Amino acid sequence: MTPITSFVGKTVAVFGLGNSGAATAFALRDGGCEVICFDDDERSVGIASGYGLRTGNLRAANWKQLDALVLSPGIPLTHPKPHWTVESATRAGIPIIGDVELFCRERAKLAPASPFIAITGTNGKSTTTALIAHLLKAAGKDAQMGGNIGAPVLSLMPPAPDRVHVVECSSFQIDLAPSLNPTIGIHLNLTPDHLDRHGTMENYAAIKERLVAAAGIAIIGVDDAWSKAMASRRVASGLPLLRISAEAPVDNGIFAGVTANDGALDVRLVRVEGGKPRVVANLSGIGSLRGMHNAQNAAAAFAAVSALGVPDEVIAEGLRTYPGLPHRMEEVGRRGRVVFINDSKATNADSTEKALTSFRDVFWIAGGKAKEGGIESLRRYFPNIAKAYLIGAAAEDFAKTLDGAVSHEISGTLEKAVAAAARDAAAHGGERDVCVLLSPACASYDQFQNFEHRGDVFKTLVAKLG
Ligand code: UMA
Ligand code: ADP
Repeated sequence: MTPITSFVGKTVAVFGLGNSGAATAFALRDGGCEVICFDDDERSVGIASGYGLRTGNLRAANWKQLDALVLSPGIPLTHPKPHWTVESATRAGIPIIGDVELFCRERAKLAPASPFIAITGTNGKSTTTALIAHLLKAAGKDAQMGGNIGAPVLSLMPPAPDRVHVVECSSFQIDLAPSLNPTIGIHLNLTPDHLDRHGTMENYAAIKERLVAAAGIAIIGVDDAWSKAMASRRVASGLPLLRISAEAPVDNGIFAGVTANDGALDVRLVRVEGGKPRVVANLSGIGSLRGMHNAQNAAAAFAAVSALGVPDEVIAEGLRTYPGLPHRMEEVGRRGRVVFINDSKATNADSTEKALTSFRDVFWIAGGKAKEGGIESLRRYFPNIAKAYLIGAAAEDFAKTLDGAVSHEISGTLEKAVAAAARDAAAHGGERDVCVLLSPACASYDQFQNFEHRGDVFKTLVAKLG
């Protein structure tokens, strides 16, 4: 844990008592601050109190006697409308900050030169964060990984000169961290997301850009117009920038170069320095980094770890041993030529698109609680699908989209879908590997607790196949 000493002797309200709020309350308390914890959910207040934290009804509090409000990232700051605690804090004129801000202030006090890598972007944050931590550990470094990826940043060990913090930052967390100033800031990409919380795409983009604008070295993916514009503004600022691309060469940074190799694609990372390109790693055959979206993640991770002085060969070897994250194109079994892939994290068509571009001869399990637009946007990848097995509430609608284009059946449950897909895949002719892919393009809540539960059930069913 990182005790927070910037509020010694002061009184701070911690609102939202989930993972990050609870860790924040302990960190502030252990650093010498008086903390008052509260939550809209009485049960969370009860649990915090049971753990020995001081709780108090902030609705009845005199906010002028508080020194700050530390807000959890899931609580609305500006949109759809400011939460009541935000209105109270604003009226009292006290700062509203988050746990990442507390971390940055503590780092500035304890070890301002300690290496701190912050990662954002709409997609690929967790993969890139986990990959960077893996590469650093493979190079023998003390890497502390947390933030939006799961472990609250204040639950990590405190900043120190030889300790690297690798912190995934959501737009919600950046919005609450005005002093965010990583040694290396990575922004991967930007597509519409969380607009209910940020109002407009412009506002969402501006929040993301703050992470790279204040970084010592900025690493920016330039494969979409929003992010490309961020890179241009960084150049105008005169501060160091490395560009990343999975689509085209860059003038200074790392891009993914693709060559056809006996029907398959070879993907290599090419570093460009002083205008000279040089291949630094080969991603072909790395199961945990399949697909061009992962080439973007790997390019960003390579650039960041290299900027901390890790030799290219050590990074290239580390890429090969990256185990991947659960539920993201995770290989969970193989029976002869049939590979089973768990991509349960793909809860919308955009994410499923990445999986469908990464495999051919796909026996595709899809469905659940559908998102707006369904799977119409995936039509151009239908030729990669041998047959679809539809489950959950979206099954009938998805069947209508597939009618006449892709062979399909309504399986209803994941259990029936796995059995049918495994049987058909095993009977499929040809020499090449084929793939049974769970990439639902839907939320899971109609049949499962969450996407992790759905993925775990899939793994169990695959294991039972023998
Ligand atoms: N709460 C209220 N009132 C509200 C809303 C919430 O009192 O109006 C309370 C809830 O009762 C609950 C607490 O707030 O007790 C939950 O707070 P939270 O939603 O901020 O959740 P945490 O458990 O603290 O988790 C947060 C991140 N959650 C969100 O940003 C929504 C986690 O990211 C992160 O892993 C964790 O901190 C540790 O840093 C999750 C996430 O979904 C994975 N992130 C979004 C994403 O990736 O798209 C941004
Ligand atoms: P995040 O933490 O940003 O949600 P993850 O690394 O957990 O991202 O990946 C979630 C899903 O997003 C993956 O299953 C994949 O479909 C897709 N994805 C991963 N990396 C990228 C990327 N660089 N660009 C676009 N989509 C990506």
